[in-house]
Amino acid sequence: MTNKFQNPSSKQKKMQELLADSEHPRQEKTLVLIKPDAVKRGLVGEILKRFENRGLKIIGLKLVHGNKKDFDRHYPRSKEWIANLGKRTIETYKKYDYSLKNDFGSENPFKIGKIFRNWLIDFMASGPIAKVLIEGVHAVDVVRKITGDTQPHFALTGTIRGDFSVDSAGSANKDKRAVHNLIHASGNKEEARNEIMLWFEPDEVCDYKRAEESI
Ligand code: IDP
Ligand code: MG
Repeated sequence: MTNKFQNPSSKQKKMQELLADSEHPRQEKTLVLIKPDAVKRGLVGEILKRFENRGLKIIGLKLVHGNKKDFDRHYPRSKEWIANLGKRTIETYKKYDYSLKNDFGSENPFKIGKIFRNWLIDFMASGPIAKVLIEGVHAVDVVRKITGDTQPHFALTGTIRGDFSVDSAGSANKDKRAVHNLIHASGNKEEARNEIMLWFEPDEVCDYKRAEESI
């Protein structure tokens, strides 16, 4: 894949135009990746149902088996993002009095984040995922709410992660693997824009009205 922002092809320009309409909250778009753990557990339909029931519109949908390069592009490489990933786990370790030194050989958030990022890439490439493009009122925030906390054992009942998974950072780190939390959902509008550009081509996006939009 080329860098879609610096040298956009005509297809990519079309995608940028499509994303540029997101001025009205109703047209906000976000990306969901249904992770390999959810696909293998047959939860694709259940997860899609939750977004549809809430009134969000699915405008792109496909099952794909990504490779490690795809996910290396998907998860940011910036020092800040990686260190943040580490920081959150350090907080959990403090809460439960676990030893960072035992599990990671370091207490440095960047070093810890880098270790997870590799686990995460391996996990995401381990099986098929469903890529889902979702549109609707404040889609980014609403989808994150329906998704629930990153660590399923903290996620509230009623959220996807809270209803169908019980993994935790402590448990995953002891097993040297990513937290199995069923879905990825863009964290903010900028993340959503970058991720949609990475995963979708213009001819994979469907423009239509949900029935209630015509009433
Ligand atoms: P998010 O998916 O809720 O946005 P992020 O902080 O962006 O959470 O983390 C990306 C992914 O990294 C998570 O969904 C999870 O699969 C994995 N992850 C986060 N923290 C840990 C950890 O402490 N150990 C292993 N994997 C982790
Ligand atoms: Mg995230």
